[in-house]
This record gives sequence, C-alpha cells and structure tokens, in this order.
Amino acid sequence: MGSGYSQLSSQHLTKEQLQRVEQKFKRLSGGDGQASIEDILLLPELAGNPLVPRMFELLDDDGDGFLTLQEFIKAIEWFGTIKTADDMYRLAFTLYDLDADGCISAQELFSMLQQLLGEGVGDQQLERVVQATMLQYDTDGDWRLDFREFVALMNRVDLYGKFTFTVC
Ligand SMILES: [Ca+2]
Ligand SMILES: [Ca+2]
Repeated sequence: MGSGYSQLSSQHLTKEQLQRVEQKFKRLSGGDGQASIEDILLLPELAGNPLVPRMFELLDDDGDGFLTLQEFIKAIEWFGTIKTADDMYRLAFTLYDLDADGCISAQELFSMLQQLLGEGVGDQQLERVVQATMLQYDTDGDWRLDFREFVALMNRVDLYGKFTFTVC
C-alpha cells in the first residue's frame, strides 16, 4: 500500500503532522485505506472527547461506519482550527445543530445529550435532563437554544476542558 496516500493534502496541518496522522491511520486500518470509527475512537487522544462521535458521523458520508484517511484528516483539521473556547463552542454548536437552522431544538439537545452521556442513560431520564436544561438556559423562552444560550450552558457544565484535543 502507499501509492493511494500520495495525494494527501491539508491546508491546516504541517507535513510532519500529516505524516504522523497517516502513520496512525495506517496502523488502525491495517493498510486497506479504511478504518472503522470504533477503532479510531480507541485512540487515547480521542477517547472521551464528546465531539468526536458526532463529527465522525458527519464525515462518514455513506454511513458504513468507516472513514478514509482523507476524512480522518478532515476531523483532525476541525480540531486544529480550535484556538479558543469560543471556537470550540462554535464547532460544538455546528455539530449539534442537526438541521442547521441556527438553534438547538429540544430534539437536537436530546440527541446531543444522548451522545454525550452514552447509552447507559435511558430516554426518560434524558427527557428530564432536556426539560431541566431548557427551563434553565432557554432565557428567551422559545424552547430552543440560540448560540448565546448554548454558550451559557457550555460554560456552566465546563465542557470546554473535555472537548479540547491536541493534534498529534
Ligand atoms: Ca436546529
Ligand atoms: Ca431560546
């Protein structure tokens, strides 16, 4: 293998970083050019980062549960654009505003919490968390979180620390 990797490009990563990402990916994929999302999530630098599963879901266009190297690089680049807490909040907001209408609806908040909290938490419990979150953070009462309300929530639960990620 290797010839297929020669056209890699990245606007955000240095050549050295790209090489490290490629090495990592090769180990994960066993050289067939595709790595399962589950395998990628086992990487220690990604483990426990609540943004990652959703990000991979977005990147995995055909939904087969595998990412190509170029898609993997794209994920790493997204993290690379994060310099401040505000960048992080914008990325998180984009990832969880599933219909891209500029607000996090109760349904989107539910999906987000489901992803963040894992499958151990039942739907009824999640529903209660959604209700409580909306009651507390939806300050203008439209039952949706705009970016300002979303940031207030993020600040309160101190998610920034959990979201941070070092590129290689
Ligand atoms: Ca939305
Ligand atoms: Ca609102």
